[in-house]
Amino acid sequence: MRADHPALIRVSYGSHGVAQLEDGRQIDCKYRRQVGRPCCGDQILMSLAADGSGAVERILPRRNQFVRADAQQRTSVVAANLDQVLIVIAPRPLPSRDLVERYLLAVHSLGIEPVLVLNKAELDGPGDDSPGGQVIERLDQYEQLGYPVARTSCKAEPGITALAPLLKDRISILVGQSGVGKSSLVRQLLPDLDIQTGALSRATGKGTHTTTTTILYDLPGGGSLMDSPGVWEYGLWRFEPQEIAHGFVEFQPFLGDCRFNDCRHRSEPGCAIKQACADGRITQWRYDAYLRILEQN
Ligand SMILES: Nc1nc2c(ncn2[C@@H]2O[C@H](COP(=O)(O)OP(=O)(O)OP(=O)(O)O)[C@@H](O)[C@H]2O)c(=O)[nH]1
Ligand SMILES: [Mg+2]
Ligand SMILES: [Zn+2]
Repeated sequence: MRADHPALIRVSYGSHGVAQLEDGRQIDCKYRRQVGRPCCGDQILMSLAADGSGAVERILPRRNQFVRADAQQRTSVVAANLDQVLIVIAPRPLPSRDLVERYLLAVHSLGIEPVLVLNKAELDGPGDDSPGGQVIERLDQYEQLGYPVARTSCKAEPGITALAPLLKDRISILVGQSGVGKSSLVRQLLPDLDIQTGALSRATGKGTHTTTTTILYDLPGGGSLMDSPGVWEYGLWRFEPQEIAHGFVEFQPFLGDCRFNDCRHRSEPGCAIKQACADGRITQWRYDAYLRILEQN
């Protein structure tokens, strides 16, 4: 029996998952304790038994992985080998304060590229200065910081045309609060979604209409897209203060210029970040978010 069939994990459950062989075949494969549990997006080597069932024999080294933490700071891997993380927000449900900053910090620290997606863009934001309303109002400012921003709607104009060019030939994952429309975006982007999920559910013997686990789909124009279950609050794990500052891209040009090497950019004298903020080169609201995350960390 050959144990070296390269395959890609499309969905991973507790003790088994669905892997796709290079010829496109989807194989339900079990995990072995000594090999460990692969996650969505993992490249593996598998063995194929005569009855067509598979087993994961090796998880190949990951290029990167997207993780989240629970309230106890325990991290879990959501997906591996990503080109970009699409952080989806919407006017309903409104993002909580600092949600976008927390995602951006995590994505930067993991060495992956973030993209911001405002879905349900046909709906108006609350138009007030609530924390969530402010996030919607500030999307242009994220764009000015250099983050790609796509405005989409699954129900009306502007549709999803902004998304396709960002996704082409890349491996992307949709993350964000429950109900912002991640699965709806997948449905819009994949004309053959039923075929793809059908193949997956045949392989697993389970229905797949609920987003309880991360699933990888092939995009018609090339590339792949993962849909992940929504979480109410995106949890961060513990960061070094320097790592937090590195999660704020506009801080970078100033970081070496503080008087103290270990400056946390709070109230230290000679702080280049505070100076840049006073000069208007760093916005007050981003600096305040930095301070809150530093404080909560
Ligand atoms: N008005 C409006 N509603 C939308 C849009 N996109 C999705 N919805 C609705 O938002 C609700 C949630 O959509 P889902 O796609 O299930 O959200 P999700 O992000 O996948 O949620 P989880 O799987 O729980 O994480 C559904 O009732 C959708 O019909 C949109 O662009 N505009
Ligand atoms: Mg979903
Ligand atoms: Zn400083």
